[in-house]
Amino acid sequence: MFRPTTLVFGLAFVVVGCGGGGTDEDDAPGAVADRVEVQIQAIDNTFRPEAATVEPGTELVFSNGGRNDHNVLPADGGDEWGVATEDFGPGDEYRVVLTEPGTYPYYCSLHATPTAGMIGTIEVAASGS
Ligand SMILES: [Cu+2]
Repeated sequence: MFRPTTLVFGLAFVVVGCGGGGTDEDDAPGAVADRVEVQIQAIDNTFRPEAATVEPGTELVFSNGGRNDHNVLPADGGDEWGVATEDFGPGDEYRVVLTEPGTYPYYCSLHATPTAGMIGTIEVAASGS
């Protein structure tokens, strides 16, 4: 005797995967970064890179790779961030996390005016995606 007592449900999952074609942009300078460190070097007498665009919350690492003292001061005269000369001699490092989107111009008061000379700009912007 043959009694089919088992119902078999056929389930067919069709998964359409489309993951090909990655576009690598490893060589993009300017460092758009998400929760990573972005290095800015103070070399006698420029900041490198002079302009950096970062995600909010990125840790910025200023390092004095030159042979002279430098400092990092907000060009708008504020004191919410930045590092004074005595804490930023050769080999010193200064870390800051900027969370508010905006434009943060800065300069070294030893080698620049707020708008010319040893200056730089940080753009804090959330990527729209
Ligand atoms: Cu300087």
